[in-house]
Amino acid sequence: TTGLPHPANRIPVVGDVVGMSPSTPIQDAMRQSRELGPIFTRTFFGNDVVFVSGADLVAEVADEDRFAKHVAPSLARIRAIAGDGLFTAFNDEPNWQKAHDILLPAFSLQSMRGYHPAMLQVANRLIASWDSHIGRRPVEVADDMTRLTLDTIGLTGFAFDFESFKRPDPHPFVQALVRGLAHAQAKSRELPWIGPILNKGADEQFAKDARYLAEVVDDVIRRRKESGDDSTDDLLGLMLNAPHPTEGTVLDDTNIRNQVITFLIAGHETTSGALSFALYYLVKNPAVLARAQAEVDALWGDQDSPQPTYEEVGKLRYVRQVLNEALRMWPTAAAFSREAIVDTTIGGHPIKKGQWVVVLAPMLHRDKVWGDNVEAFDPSRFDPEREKARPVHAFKPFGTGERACIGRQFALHEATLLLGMIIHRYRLLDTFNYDLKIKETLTLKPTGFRLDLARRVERVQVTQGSATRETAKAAG
Ligand code: FDE
Repeated sequence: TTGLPHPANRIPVVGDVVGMSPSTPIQDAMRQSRELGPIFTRTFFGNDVVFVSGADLVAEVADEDRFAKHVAPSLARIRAIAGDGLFTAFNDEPNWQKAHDILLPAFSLQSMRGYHPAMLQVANRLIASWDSHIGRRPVEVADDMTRLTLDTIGLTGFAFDFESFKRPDPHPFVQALVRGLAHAQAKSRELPWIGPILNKGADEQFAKDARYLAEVVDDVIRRRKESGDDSTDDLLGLMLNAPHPTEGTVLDDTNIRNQVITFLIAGHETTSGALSFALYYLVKNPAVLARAQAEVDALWGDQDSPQPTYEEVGKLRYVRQVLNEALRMWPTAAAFSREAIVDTTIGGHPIKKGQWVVVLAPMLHRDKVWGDNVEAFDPSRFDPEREKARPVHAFKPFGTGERACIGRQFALHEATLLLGMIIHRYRLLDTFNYDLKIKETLTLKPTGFRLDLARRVERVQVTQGSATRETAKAAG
């Protein structure tokens, strides 16, 4: 890693801390990447980290013959909560392959069809809640998106109802989870020696939270077992009752607990952030919103409360492009790590077997392969022919290779469904002139994003397959 560009003003022993804030590691790295280029290194108390964001360089680290997923220290700390669950498992842990093989069918298209009714049920909860805000008070976008995604993964995955829309504050389980994740992350930036002493109280809280999470999940597992229900329709059913396709064994109870916690972690903040960013960009880009509304109006016209079918969600091509473009600007799981499995090079820089690098997706998504105007929100970048013209590894909001996101289709179906329903029903009123401010936890999300709502009264008129907007002002 010597010879790579690094920040100026390096402080002896401590390393690169000038201008960095513990609450914005990704945004700080983005700024450094803008200054230092597509590959650079940073050090903190002797620990060097290499960041990669050039499209050609990311294509190299995506080569599965030379690189594999790396469970970086920040991810490894989450093992205190999620153990050898899919997300945090080391490559050589047998439970990764085993659980991957058993759970893959749960994310097939056929399974999405099965989850659709529960996804729709939760979307209707959000709509009911938002209706009750009209003319009274604004909605807190990111909070409600998190309510939605949590209830959705809870219900579809484990038939567990968090009932988030009935609660003013997050479910205690979520509070413990969020606190636990924040603590694991803070640990990455803890000072050597003195840190553990200063943070003793927080460490104890973490241990308590981890125990509580395990208890709640073990209880869900026990009740499912006692119910005698041995179906394999949801994640929990598959985990308990589906034998491995070739080995014939099922997952052990500790691993099942780890997977449940993993899916709750992986399946809610990432998707809720993506939805929040998508709504933010729709509000700020009226022409994009109008085109997306034309798409939903073509399907549901003047229906008061359309209940989208599974097939209809698949038809919302442009809405899905909006989501993709939001994930380009702000991939909510913003960084993932890759380690060399052989002695190799990246862009000519030698990399030894075992060395690892962080892929900084938000800067990959601003590489020159995306054109000159990378800060413009433009879903037409995801028109099929334009997608084909781009290098395959230019877009990585779901990671890469065999350890890429297993929940991708799940998240996209859930998010497309909800986004379609929201823009069909509401005018989104940016009364507060929201300025994007991004909060970083394990994921990225807009913070303080409030909207006022009104019902849409005028729809886009559809004539012979071509949409014309009757009243532009109705788009809000
Ligand atoms: C995964 C994932 C990833 C990778 C990471 C690394 O490499 O380290 C990423 C990047 C992601 N993921 C992203 C995302 C975004 C969104 C929106 C999501 N994601 C969603 C979801 C949902 C669900 C349920 C999920 N998700 C899940 C998951 C899992 C389990 C995993 C692990 C896999 C393996 O096997 O490894 C992931 N995800 Fe995601």
